[in-house]
Amino acid sequence: MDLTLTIIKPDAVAAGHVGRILALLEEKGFRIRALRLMHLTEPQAREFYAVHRERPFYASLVKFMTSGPCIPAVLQKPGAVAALREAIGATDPAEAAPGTVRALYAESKERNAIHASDSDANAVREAGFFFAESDVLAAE
Ligand code: 3AN
Repeated sequence: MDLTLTIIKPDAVAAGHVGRILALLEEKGFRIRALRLMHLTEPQAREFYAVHRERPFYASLVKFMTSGPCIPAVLQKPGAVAALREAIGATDPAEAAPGTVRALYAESKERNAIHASDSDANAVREAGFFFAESDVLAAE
């Protein structure tokens, strides 16, 4: 599959890093197929991260993700899921490879600038969370 879902998180939006992050991803060959600016509600954040419900950082993560606007987007590139995981770097910015989004812009394991789907199945689920099928434009 050549689509994946990203979210530029509230820390990166508040810090004014949106343009630089999108530019970096475009330079790596990702094409934007859908994009929106939104402020997640608490129920939306809880549902999106439901898989982490039992983790000790869940409440804090929900609070962070609802702290300000974020930018979900559907990105396209061959092998999009793996390619985007590589481009964003490790969850902990201290371990993220040089040049990755998180090495450049993440503040901490929680405030780590960007989300990327971790499988094709989750990319489909997560894209559907933010976008209708008609919002995702086909490649020119
Ligand atoms: P990734 O975003 O790299 O796929 P996940 O899925 O393990 O990482 O975690 C989802 C989100 O939960 C992370 N992006 C981060 O914001 C937060 N998170 C993960 N691990 C921690 C942690 N140990 N402490 C605080 N927040 C965390």
